[in-house]
Amino acid sequence: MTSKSNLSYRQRAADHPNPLVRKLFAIAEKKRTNVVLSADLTTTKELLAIADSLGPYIAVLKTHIDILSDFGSHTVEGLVDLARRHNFLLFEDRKFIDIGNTVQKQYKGGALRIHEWADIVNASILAGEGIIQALDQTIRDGGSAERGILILAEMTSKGSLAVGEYTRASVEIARKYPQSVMGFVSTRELSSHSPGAAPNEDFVVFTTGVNLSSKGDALGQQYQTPTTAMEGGSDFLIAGRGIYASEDSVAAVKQYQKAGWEAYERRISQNRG
Ligand code: S5P
Repeated sequence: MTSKSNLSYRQRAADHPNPLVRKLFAIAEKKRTNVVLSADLTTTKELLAIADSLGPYIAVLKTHIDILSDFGSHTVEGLVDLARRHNFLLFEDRKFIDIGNTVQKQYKGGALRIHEWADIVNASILAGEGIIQALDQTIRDGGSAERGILILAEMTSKGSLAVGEYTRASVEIARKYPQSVMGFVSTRELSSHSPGAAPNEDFVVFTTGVNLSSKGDALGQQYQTPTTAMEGGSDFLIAGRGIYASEDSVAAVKQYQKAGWEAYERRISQNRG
């Protein structure tokens, strides 16, 4: 078993070579939360309002910046300011999926200028290793900004083709880019199931499709609970509608925070013995 998931965030931070991962673990410990809010709102005003009210309870804010009807520099300024004020990271769920040359332009430039403000982005390896090579190059040329990639190794939607060999290839590619690939978006911990792990390998697992009260939606989404996700080796729980669509979103985020943190504490206490 090479997975470090039974260690505390603090222990993992102490040994981790990637500064952005160390920062993420430090935020989780300080705020006692492993919740990633998937803030799929469609106006800047709504996005910033939810980021402000729920910011104290989350480790990361995940955006789909291209669903905003009024994206502009005020969106970016607002997000960066709130991330600093409430101490959370910004994760743009862009799911890059193209040839390396195109992806570099999408990441660095365009209307959205994602590299400028998003600490974390994700990418699919459908097009092969070049996409990760391209993002890695942009990150390494990008100066002092700490930036990270999550490889989308599995998906939660019904009938997803990101399984088996595809998922294994995601892990293999991740292993080649330790400076910029932080881990995976996946339903469970992957590296201990993939032969060839280095002894110190420590990928961070972000798990989406997390909901306390629903099993899925009408369009193929499939949910698990914070507890089952943490038991499966997840490190950070991505929840969207379960939180922001709830009548009292502050009460909801606190519920997810508590469930996620208690499941994390149970996991690390098993390790102590
Ligand atoms: O496999 C996946 C990967 C992602 S990033 N399944 C997902 O649902 N997502 C994203 O997580 C999706 O794009 C959405 O932003 C969020 C789930 O939202 P929820 O409202 O269903 O919790």
